[in-house]
Amino acid sequence: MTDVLLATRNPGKLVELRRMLGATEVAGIRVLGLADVPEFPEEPETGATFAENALAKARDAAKATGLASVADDSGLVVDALNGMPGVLSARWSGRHGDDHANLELVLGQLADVSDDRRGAAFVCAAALVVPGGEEIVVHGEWAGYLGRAPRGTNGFGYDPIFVPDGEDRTSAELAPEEKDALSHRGRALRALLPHLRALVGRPG
Ligand code: ITT
Repeated sequence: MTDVLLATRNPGKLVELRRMLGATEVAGIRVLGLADVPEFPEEPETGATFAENALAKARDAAKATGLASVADDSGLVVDALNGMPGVLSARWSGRHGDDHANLELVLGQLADVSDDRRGAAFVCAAALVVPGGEEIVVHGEWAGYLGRAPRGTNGFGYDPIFVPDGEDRTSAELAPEEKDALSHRGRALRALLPHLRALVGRPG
């Protein structure tokens, strides 16, 4: 078995990444979370791009644990906010990880923005860092628009206000497997799969 660490402290992301890797059944890989390895300090996310942050998180995890590590940096990119909250999505309201406050702040900021200018996208950069080996970053994007009130209880973060293109439901109203098939994270993870498969059977 080759161990791969999912280096995220966000429970919503961890559920999705585990679920998707479980569904693809990458033979020979055992998926670990941060709860399965000794604790290591969380570095502040200082990168200007999703890719920089994902790579930094995967590098930190690989260095601290010696394991092949996958990290995800993601967020909501809102047209009417010139691409914000972007890499600041997790702490848009000033409190890291306060999903409700973050979403309410974005809704308030867009209160006077008309329906035809409410475009947004979820973006995900996923990085794989192999200790002493390769560093890979892949991307996924999911386009849509923002509703006017939260709807749905699935998912996490901004899901209750994000309506994917071609849908009437928010991403919090989609079934988990529907979200995985379409989402930024799903697309990024599928792009990473060949690289994960290539790890199996390799020494170290
Ligand atoms: P880690 O860095 O430990 O992985 P984090 O929550 O700090 O956790 P990010 O900096 O990448 O991660 O922030 C991502 C934020 O973007 C997250 O807190 C959500 O608010 C939002 N987000 C990302 N993917 C999302 C999704 O699928 N659905 C809803 N919101 C999402």
